[in-house]
Amino acid sequence: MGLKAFVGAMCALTVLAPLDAQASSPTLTRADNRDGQDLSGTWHYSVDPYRDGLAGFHRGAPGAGHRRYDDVDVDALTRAKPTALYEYDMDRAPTATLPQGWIGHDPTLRYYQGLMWYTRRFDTPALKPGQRAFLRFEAVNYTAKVFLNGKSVGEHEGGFTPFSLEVTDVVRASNNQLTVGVDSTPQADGVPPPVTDWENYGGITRPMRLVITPGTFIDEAWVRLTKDGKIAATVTLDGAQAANQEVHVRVAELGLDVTGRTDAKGVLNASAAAPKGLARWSPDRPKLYDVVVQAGEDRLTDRVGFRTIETKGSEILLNGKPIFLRGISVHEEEFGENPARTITEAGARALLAEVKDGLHGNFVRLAHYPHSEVTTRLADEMGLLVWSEIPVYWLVDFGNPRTLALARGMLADNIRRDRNRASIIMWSVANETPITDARNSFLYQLVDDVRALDDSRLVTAALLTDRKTVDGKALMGLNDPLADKLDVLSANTYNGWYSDDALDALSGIAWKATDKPMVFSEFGADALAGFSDPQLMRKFSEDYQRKYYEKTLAMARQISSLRGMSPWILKDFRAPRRQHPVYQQGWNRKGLVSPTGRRKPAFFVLQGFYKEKEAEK
Ligand code: GCB
Repeated sequence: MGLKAFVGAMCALTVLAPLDAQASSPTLTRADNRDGQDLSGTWHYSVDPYRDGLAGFHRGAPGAGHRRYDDVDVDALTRAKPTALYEYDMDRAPTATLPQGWIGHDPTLRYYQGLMWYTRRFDTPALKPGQRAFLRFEAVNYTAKVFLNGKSVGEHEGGFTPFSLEVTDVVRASNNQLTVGVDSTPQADGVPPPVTDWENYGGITRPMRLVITPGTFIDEAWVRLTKDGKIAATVTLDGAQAANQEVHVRVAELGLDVTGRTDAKGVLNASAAAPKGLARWSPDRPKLYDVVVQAGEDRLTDRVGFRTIETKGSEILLNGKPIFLRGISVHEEEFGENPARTITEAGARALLAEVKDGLHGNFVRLAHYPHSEVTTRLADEMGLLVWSEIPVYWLVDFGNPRTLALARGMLADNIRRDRNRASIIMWSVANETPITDARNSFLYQLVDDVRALDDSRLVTAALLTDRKTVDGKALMGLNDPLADKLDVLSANTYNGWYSDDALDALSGIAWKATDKPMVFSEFGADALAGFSDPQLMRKFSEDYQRKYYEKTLAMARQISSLRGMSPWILKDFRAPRRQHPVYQQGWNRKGLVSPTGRRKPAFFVLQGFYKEKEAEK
């Protein structure tokens, strides 16, 4: 069932449904390591602003002349029947290389928010008896309707999480016709909401794959180091033989075999003492182990790091030792003048290398939605701690049960996708959401969901700050009831940018001490790369941004419970609400580097601070 239909069903059931049922099913984690074939590459596309492919002009069923997903060869049909009328021909429509946001196909599509059809054809070896086939999409922004060989095989809503649709009975050995209707229209009850501060890149933005599995397969294998020193495995099987099945989780390098039998639901929970020689994963030594999971005919591999993350008072402890998070926020947008949200491995590596090697960072906030799977795998490999979040941003429709079900589904899908990534230390449930009763109960539910799905990581949310004047001086603090439920208190703060505080006054701003670790999840100032204005020190100049960083860091140094930061942001990013014709031109310029990677002076201020912090260890 597609998530949309599923969410509809869930709304009626919200109270009684088991938590795990919120996630799309199956998960098919590490699909890149599974049998099957990559469906990235050349696809045809056809724009459909009036959605004629979905409904006739009097709103009935769509006519044959507009149904892009029909399993037909339009040219052959019209040759055979010259009076036939078709107003599309997918096999002859323009082509694009996917994955890619559609802005990359044609610049006139930049502000197109609507329905786009994509088609490709492919051959695949015939399924062997008992085998199953799934189409797995890593992300389609925002909704997807998927058709294989003319049949609807499912739908999905949500632009940043994967989904898999079973096509065992529909796929054929040759000339499969796969069509996806992608609609990027922001929705008032959607997640994220219609107003954000980033480009809404419509399209099939991440890889897609035909995955072939045995009849019963390993859907997810979550392997981790527990706080009490065990290697624990939770393995979920899918299929007729899922129950009472023997499962092995082997780490050959450690001589480890965690084994047991699945329960009636096809789930194994087992653990073993962590071997003495276990090297713990950390940014300094991002050691990964090859893990092989075996169950019946299926075998799944992953590379997994083992570490613990906890808080104690106002400390964050990585592997039992206090750590300061030397971070930066990053959007999923590649370097270049014309990004199209095409995150290749090289593209992700370039962004993360600028954090790790350029800034001397150890932490990255992957804002404001789950980033590509390749990015979190690279963070594991390169040694960067990660903050992962879902797009519950600004003003989603907090009172709406459909919106809550959608957010819960995204959260569960994101966690199940990435529970094996040692780099991820925090799940964030929201960004800058105004405090209301409806918002509070919405977010309390999400925090509870995280705790039920993953007890091995921390929970946070980027909160709005509260500013008071005490004895004539500014006093900042967090005054949000959600704080009680979180492990790490994260503050987005923009004194000196969105306030008219003089930069020289920033170090005089005090912060209320917290008894939990606090991080600055955001602070920042726009600067157009190359614009220098040392006399006037106007906003948008590199000089202003540099001084803003110097003074904000001076303020930060005085906060006794501050345990890290992820300033806003590594790179300038496309943002349609930023239209100053001289300085912005459709870009949010708070990057420490320009769109093409040119470092601004403020970059070196933060780098200097992080080198100092690194030396303090
Ligand atoms: C914020 C938001 C972020 C914006 C940023 C800005 O507080 O969380 O998404 O892009 O401020 O530049 O205003």
